[in-house]
Amino acid sequence: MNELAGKIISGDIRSIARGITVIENDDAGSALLLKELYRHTGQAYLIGITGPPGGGKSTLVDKLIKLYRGQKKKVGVLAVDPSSPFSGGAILGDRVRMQQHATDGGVFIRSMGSRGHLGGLALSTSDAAKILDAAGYDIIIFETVGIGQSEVEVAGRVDTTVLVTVPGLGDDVQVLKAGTMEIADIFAVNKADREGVERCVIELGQLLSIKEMDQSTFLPPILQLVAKDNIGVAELASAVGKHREYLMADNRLDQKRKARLKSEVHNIIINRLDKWARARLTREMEAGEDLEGLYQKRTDPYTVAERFIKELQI
Ligand SMILES: Nc1nc2c(ncn2[C@@H]2O[C@H](COP(=O)(O)OP(=O)(O)O)[C@@H](O)[C@H]2O)c(=O)[nH]1
Ligand SMILES: [Mg+2]
Repeated sequence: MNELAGKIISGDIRSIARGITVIENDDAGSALLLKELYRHTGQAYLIGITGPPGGGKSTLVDKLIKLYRGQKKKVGVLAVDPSSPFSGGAILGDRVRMQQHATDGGVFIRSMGSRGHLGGLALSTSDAAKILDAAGYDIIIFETVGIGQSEVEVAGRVDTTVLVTVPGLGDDVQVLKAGTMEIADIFAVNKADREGVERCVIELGQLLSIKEMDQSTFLPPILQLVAKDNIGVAELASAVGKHREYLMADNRLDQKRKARLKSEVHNIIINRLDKWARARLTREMEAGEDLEGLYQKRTDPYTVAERFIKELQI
């Protein structure tokens, strides 16, 4: 076995950090590492915390870390910011906030930014989670900023998704329009110490009531929290536990994870094709020949694309 993989499995923190760097930089070693680690994964439970910036996600994660550490669980946190091309940059504040856990070997916190390839963020986050999983972390939390496509993608990579909203933000409905309604297993209305919390809860309830459900559907609870004062956090953890139990029944978790694996394979294919296409276009089209031919109407974009694709023999 690859030395790094061996050290990751033994739980060595420095090696875990190095492994995630390998993945983020998309080094050739990345696939090799994941191939070795994959069969050691599957024990961790993955929780996604998503919602608008400033909603209190990091504050909540910080409290959840404490709670799970109290249960002797090892906790890994991946703070995902699609708007940041550099890992760590935009969410440095989060690191500072969670720094008190820095000396606890049972906690691993890492910020991850976009890698610039199609589906790259979802892929690198999933891979980073696999590293933590193989290293023996029991709970892995993805904190994702915002409500865009990347978050929906990342949310698809976890077992339980918690949507954090805050009263009076004015964009509640917008949040739900973005498809987040479908992915949320639990609604956490944070900053319940502020005005408008009841209205927010009622609105969410109304939106939920129009969601198509049958007897076997998990009814997402709407919880009120004051994360900064650790109010409602235990209830949230308990709701996550209930959702986990729901998934464990009738093989739902197996099914969910199988669907996830399929989407991961899809993602790897797309990611590599995207990379290939970029490299191929740079090589061919910057020579000018094709571009000039296209521009002068000697050929057309479809013909050029199809000629490239043929090289792939698909
Ligand atoms: N009033 C109030 N403020 C909170 C609460 N939870 C977090 N905050 C504050 O909201 C701000 C943003 O929190 P943060 O956790 O960084 O949000 P994130 O961007 O979603 O990760 C910080 O100043 C927190 O102290 C809460 O329950 N009530
Ligand atoms: Mg944050």
